[in-house]
Amino acid sequence: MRPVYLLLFCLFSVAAMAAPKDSSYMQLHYDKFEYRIPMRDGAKLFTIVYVPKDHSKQYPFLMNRTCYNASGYGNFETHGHPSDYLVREGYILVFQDVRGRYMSDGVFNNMTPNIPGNDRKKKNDVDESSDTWDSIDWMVKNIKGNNGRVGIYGISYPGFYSAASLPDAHPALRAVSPQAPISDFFFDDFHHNGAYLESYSPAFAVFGYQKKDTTRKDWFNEQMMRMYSKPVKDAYEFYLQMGPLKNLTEKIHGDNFFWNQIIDHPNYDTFWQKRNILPHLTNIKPAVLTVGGWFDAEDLSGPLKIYKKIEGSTPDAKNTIVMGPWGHGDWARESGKSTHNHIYFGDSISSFFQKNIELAFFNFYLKDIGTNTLPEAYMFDTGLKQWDKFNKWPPADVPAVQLYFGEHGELSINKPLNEKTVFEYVSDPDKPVPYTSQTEGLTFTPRNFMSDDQRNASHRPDVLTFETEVLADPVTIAGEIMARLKVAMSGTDADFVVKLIDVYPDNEPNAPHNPKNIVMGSYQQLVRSEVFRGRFRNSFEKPEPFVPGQVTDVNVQLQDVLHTFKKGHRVMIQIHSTWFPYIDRNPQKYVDNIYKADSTDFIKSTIKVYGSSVISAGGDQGAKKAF
Ligand code: PG9
Repeated sequence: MRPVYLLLFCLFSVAAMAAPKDSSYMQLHYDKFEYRIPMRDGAKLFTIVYVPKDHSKQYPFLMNRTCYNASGYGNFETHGHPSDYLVREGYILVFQDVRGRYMSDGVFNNMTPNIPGNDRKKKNDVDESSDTWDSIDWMVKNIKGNNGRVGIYGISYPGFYSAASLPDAHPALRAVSPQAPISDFFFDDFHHNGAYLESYSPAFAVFGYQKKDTTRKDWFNEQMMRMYSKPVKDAYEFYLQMGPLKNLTEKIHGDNFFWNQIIDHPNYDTFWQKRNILPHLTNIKPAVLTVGGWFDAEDLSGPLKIYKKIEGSTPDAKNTIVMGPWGHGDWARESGKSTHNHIYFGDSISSFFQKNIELAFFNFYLKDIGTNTLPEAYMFDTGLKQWDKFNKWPPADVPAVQLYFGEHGELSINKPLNEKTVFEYVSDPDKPVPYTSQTEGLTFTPRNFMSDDQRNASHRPDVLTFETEVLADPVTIAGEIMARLKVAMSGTDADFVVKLIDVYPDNEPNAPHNPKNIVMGSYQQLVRSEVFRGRFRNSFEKPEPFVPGQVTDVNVQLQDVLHTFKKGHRVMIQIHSTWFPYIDRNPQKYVDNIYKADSTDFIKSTIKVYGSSVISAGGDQGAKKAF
């Protein structure tokens, strides 16, 4: 399959992630209707409704709002389908094109800024919350056979639309499940802590063009083929040859409205601050089941932040978080053997979630079936490979660990070492550290790297690698992680990539089924990683250059984990300053806007990391203060 088609396949595996295994069941048990529901400003949103043929009882609605085309190709193949458990349970299933997409009226606006307060109803101001309110109000009044209750769910961008139903929620809305939701767009998907994810560039075909008229046709193909028509087998080489980001503008993305918004807003200004749903998640009335994947490369901060925000803003809310051993949206797919990249976690974990957690949640709140026995936090330990339940997250009863860097690559747990030790490497933007151990072509978004082998990186001179002795006892890290780095540099800007890695024993057996011949002995499995663009160390709104040679604090928050490093394993930390092409290259010479930097701005820089740095891992590291 040509790489660009493979790219399209990846793209639509995003949106069709939960297409029903057998839509014949749908055709036998549901009637399909299409509506254009009027919003308060006159726009009409295209909405597909499947009503159970059995009219002997009333049913709640289960709604999915999407930018990925509510009406798929063919009668019953709609995108974003709920699990077959929910389809067979019997709900009125609703799929809606959000404003400005496919068959709906209006203009598409990425992460529609929320207009706070109920008074918008008078002023006719619209956003995703008001569109959801108007849609629900029309549905309960006009669609026969409903029991007056509504649930909303969605994965990824539809996860954001689910979360956006919560502010000023309609009284009929009883249960909301934001899954891998985007929350604060500057920190999810395209950016991580100010660094641009260059590997996401093909995704602009999806979000950077307006449709010409209402259409069921998928028009992304035209954009994608226009942008990336030639085969790309090695994205590392492709983007390295591409040079600075300004060449992406000149050669590929120049007419893309969202790309131009991104390059015109390199800092966390009001353009991005308005695209953050978190401040509006207050006074939450519906029950909320937030779902995420510990290896989700696209939206990992979203579910964690949404859960924590609701915990803080509405303490008595019925608010649950589920984090499983999944990549982006994997819980909607069941492959039998639950794996992420090369790592096997157990059998049928997605089905367990769909049946025992998701179905139970909606049945309880929308049909009064069963009892609400869900814990506050249903979390999968990715080291022990088992589910754990907590009455709060981050848990207070699992002690944090402090990790210190020592000479000769020593990593010490809870025992400070010589603060005066200095570690250094030369960061060269012309020879960046690859983000993956395999060669990868263009992707809609890279995903496998989140649990990938790090041996290719630990051998590099521009990667600092610290490793504990073989563990005599297991070490569990549960909660937030903060890397408090003390650094200096010869340049005036730098990125810092921090990785937490589980090193397997030398005699770890290979997987029984091992077509790629992956050697599991001494495997260095990535558990958590994050990048921080150093210019934003004091403020994401007001970046600052570094003073060459001056020891400076750079605090890098890594997203939460629940991972037990088993006896016989080792804990490893890696630190480096390029990670390509997952993220764009920092010129390492401060320029106002890296999206407009010239190739002459890129310089080598000697980076120093001091022994006074420490990584605090587990418990509450103050992350929720950040939003
Ligand atoms: N949140 C995912 C995404 C958004 C934008 C670009 C790339 C990925 C998603 O909706 O799949």
